[in-house]
Amino acid sequence: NVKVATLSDIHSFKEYQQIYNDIAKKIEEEDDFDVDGSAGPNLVRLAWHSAGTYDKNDKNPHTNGGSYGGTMRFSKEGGDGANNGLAKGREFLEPLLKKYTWLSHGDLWTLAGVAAIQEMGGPKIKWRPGRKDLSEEYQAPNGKLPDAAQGPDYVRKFFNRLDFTDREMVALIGAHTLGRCHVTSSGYDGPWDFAPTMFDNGFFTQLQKGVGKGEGQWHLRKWDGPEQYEDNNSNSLMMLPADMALVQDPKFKKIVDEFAASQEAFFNEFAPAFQKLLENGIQFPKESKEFVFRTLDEQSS
Ligand code: CCH
Repeated sequence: NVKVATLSDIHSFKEYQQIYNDIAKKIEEEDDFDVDGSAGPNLVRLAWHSAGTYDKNDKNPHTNGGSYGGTMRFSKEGGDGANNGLAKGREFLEPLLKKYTWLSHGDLWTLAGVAAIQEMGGPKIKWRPGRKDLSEEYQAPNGKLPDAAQGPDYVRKFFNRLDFTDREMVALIGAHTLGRCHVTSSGYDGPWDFAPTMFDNGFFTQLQKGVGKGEGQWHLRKWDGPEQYEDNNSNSLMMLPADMALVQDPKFKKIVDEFAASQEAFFNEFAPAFQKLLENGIQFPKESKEFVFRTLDEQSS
């Protein structure tokens, strides 16, 4: 198996915390990265798309994806339409590879996703190093990332391919509390909640209200772009059809209600699911340590 995390090449916790700090400070400093300021949401999406190509049913390491090989740096995977907009995040992180020449793309991108979530107020995410850059031949085929125009059956099947349960998939999509859709990247437009640089359970409190005519509910947006929902109150928030799937399916809806009622419940389930996402398809030796990074705030107090 080529996707075994290396122990020989890895560095101390202190060094990875230093990289975390460099990323966190760069996010703070470059506060004109996007409409909402922070590069954080883009970096979370970069981590997820580097890992989200994984296919648990495919035993061929050349095609079965995952975050290990950092293969989004190549043009086929990087050029997959689903990865539009992520070159910006990859470029943002490029200086770190110059500074830490031993660091792999896969470790950098996943660590950046973890750092972004924690710095934006999200839960602590355990992280393990040891990914290695793989060659072009290891790029996952295009089309392995999810289609936002689909409904509940598709979403369930898609995340089953990544080895996730209903609860895990709902928790993971809660990351849409961050950031926004960009017409220039996906064709969709707008943020999911009013605080797109704060990691909270806002996606679920908004989504929970469902489609309808009432206060805070959602209607189909009338525009030339792809089918998406718009909130009745402000007409400034959005939901994708694949987000709305989570209130259309009764099993998903029950979980959405739980996470809308309790941010703690959401955090408790999001953190291990995100770690699993970033580690899918990688074999970690028993001795490999899990790191839990301190936020910049925690280090300054
Ligand atoms: Fe997502 N996401 N995502 N998403 N996503 C988009 C943006 C973000 C889907 C579609 C889209 C996850 C699951 C799904 C983020 C994290 C996660 C966009 C807009 C689309 C479309 C891209 C653009 O235009 O820039 C679909 C479909 C699914 C599953 O069904 C999961 C899982 C995660 C992480 C755990 C984040 C963060 C963003 C905001 C990015 C930004 O630049 O603001």
